[in-house]
Amino acid sequence: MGSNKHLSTGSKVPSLEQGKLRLYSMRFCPYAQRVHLVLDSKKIPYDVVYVNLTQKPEWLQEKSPLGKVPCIEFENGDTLYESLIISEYLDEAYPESTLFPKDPLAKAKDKLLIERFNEVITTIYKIYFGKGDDRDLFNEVLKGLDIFDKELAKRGTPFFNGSQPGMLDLMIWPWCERADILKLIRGEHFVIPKDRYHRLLEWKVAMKEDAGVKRSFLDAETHAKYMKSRIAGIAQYDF
Ligand SMILES: N[C@@H](CCC(=O)N[C@@H](CS)C(=O)NCC(=O)O)C(=O)O
Repeated sequence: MGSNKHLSTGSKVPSLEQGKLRLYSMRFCPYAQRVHLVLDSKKIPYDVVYVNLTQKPEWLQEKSPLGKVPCIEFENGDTLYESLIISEYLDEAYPESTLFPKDPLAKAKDKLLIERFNEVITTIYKIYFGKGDDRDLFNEVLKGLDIFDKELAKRGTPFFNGSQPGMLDLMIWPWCERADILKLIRGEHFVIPKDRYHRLLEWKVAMKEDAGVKRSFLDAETHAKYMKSRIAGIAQYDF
């Protein structure tokens, strides 16, 4: 794995390692974490180049046309971007252990739930950057999470994917790992009530124990430290 420092404007891009995929990432980016989770769960060899997204390296745009992470690069220099597209590609290109269900209907239903989780993500960001009371927004987040708690109860398994995390588990995990940031940056009104989300909380404990998940795990305090710096307009990538 490359250096943990986030490369910025004026940096040179490190040369590609033979036989490995390259992931362009940012340590606190939940979308990039999705791809770390897929690579780590499927044990695909990769190296990481961390990117400063405030002072972007000139070469980022060539690799990732929207100037965003995550982006993966192949040995021949070809690249792919967008977390969900990369994740599905990796699942198909490395089929030894698949993360999506094999049954097309079950797969489509999991994709619908990943799509529905976007509403939760959008609302969480509104709260991070909000200044007012925002309890209505928080209630929207809680209603969104109800769907996932009920779904786990319906499936009756520790993970959405059964006895091991699958694509749906991994695609929603980065925001669940960060759930306590809300309380840390916005106060006690933003605590997720434990009694309302028995299944999801059990799921969270089980996810944290998973070897693939552990590799990219950061605690809530570290996430909150980054998010506070971003909200203050001086995002700190290296601490
Ligand atoms: N839809 C994209 C979102 C990726 C994204 O927003 N990444 C952020 C970092 S968390 C980024 O690169 N921001 C830089 C920018 O927007 O200029 C995905 O799923 O990969």
